[in-house]
Amino acid sequence: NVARPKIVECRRMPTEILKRLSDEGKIELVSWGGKDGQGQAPATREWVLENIEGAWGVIVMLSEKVDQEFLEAAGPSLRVVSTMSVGYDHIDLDACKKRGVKVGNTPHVLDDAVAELTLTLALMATRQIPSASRLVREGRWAESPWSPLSFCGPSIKGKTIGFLGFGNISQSLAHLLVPFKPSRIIYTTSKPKPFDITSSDFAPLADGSFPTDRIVISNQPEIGKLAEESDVIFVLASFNQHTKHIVDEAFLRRMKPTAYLVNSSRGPLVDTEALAKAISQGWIAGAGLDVLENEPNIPASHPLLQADCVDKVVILPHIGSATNETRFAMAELAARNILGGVGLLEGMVYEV
Ligand code: 8YV
Repeated sequence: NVARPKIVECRRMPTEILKRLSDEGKIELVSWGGKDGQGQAPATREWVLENIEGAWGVIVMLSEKVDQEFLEAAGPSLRVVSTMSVGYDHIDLDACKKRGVKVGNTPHVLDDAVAELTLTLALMATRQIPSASRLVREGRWAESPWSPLSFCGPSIKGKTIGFLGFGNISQSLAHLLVPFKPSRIIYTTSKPKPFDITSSDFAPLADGSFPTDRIVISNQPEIGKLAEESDVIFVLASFNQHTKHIVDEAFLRRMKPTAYLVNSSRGPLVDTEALAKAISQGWIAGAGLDVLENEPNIPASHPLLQADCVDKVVILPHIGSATNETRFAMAELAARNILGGVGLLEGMVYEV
């Protein structure tokens, strides 16, 4: 009677493989059900700590902090923690390493979805979409009839686009931006990689040409300069002790008053208080944010939701990777990582 590996999922995963292995008696699957029994709301901390004892593997999301207390509650049986996310700032990697616990994540499958959403945020912010759309939804169109400059914002065409971080998601976004014809793409990166703008995975313009002759792409290691020169800045870096508040008051003061900031990586990369000041005082034109410090606890009293900011920001509830295809692919990868980590498949697909 061989022990069945106990696997805990802190959210019901939209994938068949774990359920099938459980039905076949190959694993003991413990799933968070929640109040509604659907297991879609975040697992409570109490439930997690009570249920992970003796687990070989635990599947977590961003909302589950994997810290000393978590690892102790799981005990020595724990071999792998698999997160359904590319980011792993909610996991204490050193503590996992010390206990010999492997950590898996879900990179690559979400690059294009996050890039699409990030571009959408930039367009929504620069073209004033939320306030323009609200006018119509509230039946107030006649109060603000067409005028030459109403709801105007900058084009991407001809502008300098800055990237804080130039990993896989940024590069996917850079490809999406090329047909919008920016004049320059500048970026900072801690791990320089060659970026081939003529690679076959991005589409040529209607006339069949690639616009590489018009777009200068260069590494700009001085982030203050990137702040000064960019018209739209994309924050797409992982969160760690070096990147906390990388966009601070000094950075925002160096930005152009016509420029926009877009963050779809992690909230704490941007100093929220400084951003609210920058927007309300006109140091910058606006922002698009898929993430915020202290999310999801964002009350209506949040500084960015006040009258002096709210029409200049677009805030979304962390939905960058939320396409059907991407979330299924992430769930599948998270499941494969856990099964690889406990030895039921040959190795993990992605190990941090
Ligand atoms: C996820 C993300 O939706 O992958 C990440 O790091 O932030 C998002 O894609 C979220 O983390 C779910 O856990």
